[in-house]
Formats: sequence, structure tokens, C-alpha cells
Amino acid sequence: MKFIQSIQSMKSVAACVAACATIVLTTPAHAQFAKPEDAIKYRKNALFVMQQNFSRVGAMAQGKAPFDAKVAAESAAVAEYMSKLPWVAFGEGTGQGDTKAKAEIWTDKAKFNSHAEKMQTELTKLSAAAKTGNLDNIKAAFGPAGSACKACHEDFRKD
Ligand code: ASC
Repeated sequence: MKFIQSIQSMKSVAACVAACATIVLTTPAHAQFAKPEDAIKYRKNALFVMQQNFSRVGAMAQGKAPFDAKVAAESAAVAEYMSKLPWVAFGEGTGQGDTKAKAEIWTDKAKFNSHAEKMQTELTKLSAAAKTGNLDNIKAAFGPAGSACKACHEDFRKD
């Protein structure tokens, strides 16, 4: 009897795991946020933390701040990580409100996604460069990363 009960409870655990996985996989990304304002705040804050860390590395790359290899590597790693976070918060219905996001984000998604991917790729390269501890490597990777930020802003951010 105990054996049968435990088989049955294992089955319901398995069913629940399957159902929960289905919900997670099929729920639109914007549904992770209680309201559109939260999505807007989330992506802006993620981009802000990314930008602060990116600029710290940039100041060193441009000779505006003394080079500190440890700070550069840590900052670039944080910028790389943060670069992955904003995108889930650009769901449908989050184009209005306290945001500079252009409507084209939602009408030209392929282009927006390609900018987003390019930026993540360049920040991954910047982080790898910063891990070498060599300022010349950082200088070489910083320019393309900044250009990736700029390119997306030109197409998709109101200013
Ligand atoms: C920054 C920042 C951006 C990019 C861009 C690079 O630090 O806030 O938007 O770099 O200016 O061209």
C-alpha cells in the first residue's frame, strides 16, 4: 500500500514538474512583470548598471582614469552579465510610458535583436580582454563595444 502511494505521489510530482515547465516555456516574456512600468524600470536599471561598469572600463581605455587591472576585469565582467538582462523586459505593450524606446523595437524585431546580440558579443569580448590584464587588449575591445551601444541607440532610442 505504502509502495503504491509513493508511486502515485511520484507521478503527481512528475506531472507537476511537467506542467510547470510547460508554463515557464510558453509564458510570454513580458508576463514575468506585474505591469509594463516594472518592465521599463527593469530594463532601464539593467542598462544603467551595465553602462556604469562599461564607462569605468572606458575611462581606463581612454586614459581618463588610472588603469587598475582588477577593477577593469570586474567591471567588464559585470557589464557583460548585465548585457544579458534587459531584453526580456522589451515585451509587447511596454513601449509607452517613461521610456525612450522607439516603436520600431516591436515592428523591426529582427534588427533590434541583432543589435542586442551584437552588443552582448562585444561585451563578452571586452570582458575576455579585461581578464588578460593588458590595457592594449582592453583598448582594442572597447571601441567596437561602444559602437554596438551607439548603433542600437541610433536606430531604436528616442533622444
Ligand atoms: C556609454 C553610454 C553609451 C555608450 C555609447 C558609446 O558609456 O552610456 O550609450 O557608451 O555612448 O558610443
